[in-house]
Amino acid sequence: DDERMEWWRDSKFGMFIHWGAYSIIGGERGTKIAGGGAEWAMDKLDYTVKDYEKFPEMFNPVMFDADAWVSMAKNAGMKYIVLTSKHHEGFGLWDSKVSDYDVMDTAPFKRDIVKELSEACKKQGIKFCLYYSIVDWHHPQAQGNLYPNYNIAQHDDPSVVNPKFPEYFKNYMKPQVKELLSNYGDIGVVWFDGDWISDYTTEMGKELYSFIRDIQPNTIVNNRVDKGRTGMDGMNNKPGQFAGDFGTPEQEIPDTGIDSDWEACMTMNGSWGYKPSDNNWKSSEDLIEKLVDIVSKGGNFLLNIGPDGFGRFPAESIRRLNAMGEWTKINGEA
Ligand code: FUL
Repeated sequence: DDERMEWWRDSKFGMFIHWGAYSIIGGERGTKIAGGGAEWAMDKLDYTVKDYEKFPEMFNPVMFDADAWVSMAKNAGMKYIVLTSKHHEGFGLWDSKVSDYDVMDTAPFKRDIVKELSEACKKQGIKFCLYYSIVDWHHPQAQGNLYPNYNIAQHDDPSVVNPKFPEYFKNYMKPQVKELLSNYGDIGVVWFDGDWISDYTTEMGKELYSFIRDIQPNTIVNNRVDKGRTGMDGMNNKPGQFAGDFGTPEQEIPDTGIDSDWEACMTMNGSWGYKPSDNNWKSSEDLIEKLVDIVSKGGNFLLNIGPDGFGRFPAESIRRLNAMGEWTKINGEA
């Protein structure tokens, strides 16, 4: 197992990319602004499933340039990229045969983003990794019984379990994960999220984990494949509990003395998805300090970018990537 984890442990610094139809919305609906992460726009701005579908239907990021994205990560000193293949909204950024709710069938863009980015990563020597959300606000079998007026608060109520969720797991989620692991070369990490919903079980997580290892034995899987985290801190796995290969503290840096592998994921402002109203940017100095702190404690740093609906990295993010690149070049690899 040490051998399987080696590249990841050596990498230290990676780029998270939150990109989807929510990147068009930017967290705004009329005068309303979504609190927190703008990738939650569907939920926070009260879109019904039908209303929301218009965003994937207009998803056309003509300025998307996979090679440029990968170069920016590489120049910052990052060694791997984790792209949201499908976030909670349910819209897939690859050519899925399992679903029409993807970039090829629903969107005018009709370019396989996962393919383009995976090829650019391979060309430039960056490990390509994928985020995949267990939560799916679009799929009728993955939602609470309030479909099509899905509401997360009620869905979090354990009494609201979708009896069809196991069908979504078997006939949709697993086949989609299989596509991602079969058609795009080596996948460094599968980064699951959305494990908190009551429909999802540890048994499913175990099944998924071995399913992935059967397809690509070397792929690393994060702890959210199980219900492995308590709240958002990601490190409170009970001893002996099955929880994938590494912990995922979110927006925080844990103390020293953690035996298991971990990766702190963070945003540069307060949102994962593109959110122009959020100007609460961390300074480059702050981000560099965080990188040093994390690496000195034995963790990896997964730093997020939220490209806009055209496919551009925000200028503020590019500036910070450049500053971090200058620093890593002078001070050696992270
Ligand atoms: C969370 C998600 O709900 C956020 O939108 C984001 O993807 C973060 C990394 O994980 O659980």
